[in-house]
Amino acid sequence: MADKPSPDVEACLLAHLNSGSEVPDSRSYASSLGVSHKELEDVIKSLSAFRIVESTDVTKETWVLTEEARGYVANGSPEAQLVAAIPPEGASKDVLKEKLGSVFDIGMKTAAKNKWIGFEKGNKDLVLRKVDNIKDELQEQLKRLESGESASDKVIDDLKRRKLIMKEKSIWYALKKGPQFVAKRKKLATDVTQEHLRSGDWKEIEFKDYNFGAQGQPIAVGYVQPLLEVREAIENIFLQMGFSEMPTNNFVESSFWNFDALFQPQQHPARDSHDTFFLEAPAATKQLPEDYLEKVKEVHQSGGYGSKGYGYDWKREEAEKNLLRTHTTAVSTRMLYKLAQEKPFAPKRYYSIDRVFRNEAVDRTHLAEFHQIEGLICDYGLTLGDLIGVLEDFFSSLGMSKLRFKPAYNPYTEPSMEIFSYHDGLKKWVEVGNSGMFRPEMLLPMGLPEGVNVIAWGLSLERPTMILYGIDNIRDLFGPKVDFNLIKSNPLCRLGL
Ligand code: FB9
Repeated sequence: MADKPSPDVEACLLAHLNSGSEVPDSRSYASSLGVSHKELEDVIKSLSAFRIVESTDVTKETWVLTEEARGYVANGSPEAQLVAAIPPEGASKDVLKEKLGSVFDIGMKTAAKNKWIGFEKGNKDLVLRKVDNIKDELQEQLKRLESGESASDKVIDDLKRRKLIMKEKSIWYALKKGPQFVAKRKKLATDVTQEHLRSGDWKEIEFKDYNFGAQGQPIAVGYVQPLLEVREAIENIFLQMGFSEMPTNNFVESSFWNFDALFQPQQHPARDSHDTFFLEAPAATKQLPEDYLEKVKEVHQSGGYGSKGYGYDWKREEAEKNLLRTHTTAVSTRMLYKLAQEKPFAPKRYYSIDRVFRNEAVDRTHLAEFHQIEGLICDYGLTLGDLIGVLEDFFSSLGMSKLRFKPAYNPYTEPSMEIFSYHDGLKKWVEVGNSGMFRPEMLLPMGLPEGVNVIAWGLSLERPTMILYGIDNIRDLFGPKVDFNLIKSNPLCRLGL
């Protein structure tokens, strides 16, 4: 029998209301029309939006049976199923467990509690029936609830505790004429079509108002990862300050450029595998600049250029060890050495922003890798004052105007300073980086002219990005757990504004 066409719910409802009667319960009205409550709900929503109909929400919380409880209504309570499964001569627990499956345990417990079953002296395995017929109180309680009857609080609590019932909120509507009620809603035209023009009925038909408040279709566009957004902003600061980018496209570096060329002694703690990822294959680098290497060896072993060096036995094989660079300062070393080979010397401003790797304990703000931002200026007669001046410029462009400097130590810079900025939002001084003047033991073996100094500083990309985006766990910023909505909903970071 072809299912009968679903009635024009709107027309029926408007006619019904127009006849003066109201709709106290949208559920029964929907079933009277033979349509789903959902279908009626959509019509109600649309008519209420135009205040043609006034709908009042009616909510009711009812107890509904869980999956498990519906099983007991169908097959009896566990205790009832157990007793029904025990033959007059009794049955062993295994047999009963086999028969009853998951309800066995609870069945045993409750039937025993109800003294419906017992055991023979000395044979704890044979389960005996103690009653002929039983009243399955639980099944009846569940049936009564299922049919909407009420139950005592004790019963409700007991069933709740046994996770056999749960609260369900159902909502329906009481309907009556709205202030804009009409018996038949005029279909408002939404467009002047050829048909309207040809038939000329555009003169009298009513057009739907434009809804200038309507949200546009969300356009599916790509979003810039916050780290890359801040990277670009910081890159623009460097470019505006006349810096050019250093090539950082080599995560794998030799200990020579990462440590030795920086006058970092071979037994320095940062050079053991607790802090640094060394490579198994290729374990050692083949190409190091021989003559320069000799000078590095010399300055480590016995100094020179006014330095007494470290006075230890410098090993080439140690310097040849390959690793994942621990800082982009390794790239600065390569660039300064290259610069030193270019005669005559020309001052330079370089920056780098790229990944560095440290075998560190991972926590809320630290991963085994982060993006280091580094800036350096190489020129005659540069002083610590110049460094402080450049840091003021750089960080003020990042919106950090109040800076303080704390003496620090790096193997490759003397003097060195930790940089602190007062962060208005966090109402505290935040460590925003490290800096210093590269040691002559690093610069002169490269062949840089006497009197040429190099001021440099570094910070991370993750920290400013986390603070600017209000992200407190680095896993929310980097890696598989990044929440796209955070990226989509986050405004463009306005650095320094
Ligand atoms: O980024 C860091 N802090 C920071 C930076 C900006 C910022 O902006 C906010 C919007 C307001 C907030 C915070 N730091 C450096 C300081 C700390 O986070 C520090 O605990 C962690 N540091 C990393 C290294 O951790 C082992 C940040 C990383 C760092 C530290 C030093 C250098 C580079 C990165 C360097 C250097 C250097 C020194 C001399 C010469 C050349 C390079």
